[in-house]
Amino acid sequence: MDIVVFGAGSLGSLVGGLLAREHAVTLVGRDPHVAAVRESGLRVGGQFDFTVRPDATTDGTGLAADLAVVTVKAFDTAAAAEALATGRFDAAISLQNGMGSEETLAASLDCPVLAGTATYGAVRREPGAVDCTGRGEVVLGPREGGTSEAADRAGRAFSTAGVETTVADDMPRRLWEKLAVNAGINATTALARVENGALLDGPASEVAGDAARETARVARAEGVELGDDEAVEAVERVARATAANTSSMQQDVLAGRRTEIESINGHVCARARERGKSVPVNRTLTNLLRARERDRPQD
Ligand code: KPL
Repeated sequence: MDIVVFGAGSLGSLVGGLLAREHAVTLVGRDPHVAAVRESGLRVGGQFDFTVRPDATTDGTGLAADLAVVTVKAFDTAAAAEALATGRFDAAISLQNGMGSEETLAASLDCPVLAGTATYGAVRREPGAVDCTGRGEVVLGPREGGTSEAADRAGRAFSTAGVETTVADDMPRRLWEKLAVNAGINATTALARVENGALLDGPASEVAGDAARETARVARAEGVELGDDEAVEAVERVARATAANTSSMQQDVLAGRRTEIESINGHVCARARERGKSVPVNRTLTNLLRARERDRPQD
């Protein structure tokens, strides 16, 4: 299969590297990473040890493939959609943190847009190299729920490349569960400066559990059946599977980059406000990250 992976950050590079073992992959990203991949290939380390040679480009316009896998940060989705709309794809899938990116892509693209979640831990340590710090899984399916041929095809493409994959018919619920996981893990680890495994016990685990419980409450107000215990168990499961991982938000804070706080805890707060629910832990986490970002140099 021809696959474009749009976004060559930590997760995009890992997913692109895994898919490139079986498929013809084009990785869309930025220099110096793209230049290094072109020069010496993409090294995938940590829990894997192999090098692949995907095509790599900094120009995401005019591409054509069977599948576009979108892995950019949530706030870069509109720009990605605009670039992808100049190309041709049979299907696209969002493998991004936060919620709402599928709708942004679907508004621009002339192909089925699938929803997906990924709980692999990944860190891009240097240009041309990415480490897998935790083997999670990819779950994908039609974004409204149900089944589709496009989802089955994408699922087979991921599975044959050795990516642990489930094709699901309940993506709306899965997206809320993943939001609860990210709402619990990302901001908490970024502020406490701890790895994901530190959320399995101790003071930070209480904050993560409360943020996840609040997210489940908002999900239920939106008609999605996600129990408090299920949300907390999902946080624990992912924290265990990615115990050695530095969450993507902590990586962003450490590198002085913009974070995805608005599309994770900020999104929970916005939806809670609409439903008249109070989510004090998510609000505190959001405000603390916003306070940090106010002093960050602009991109
Ligand atoms: O999605 C993640 C992230 O860091 O953004 C998890 C799964 C929590 C892995 O760290």
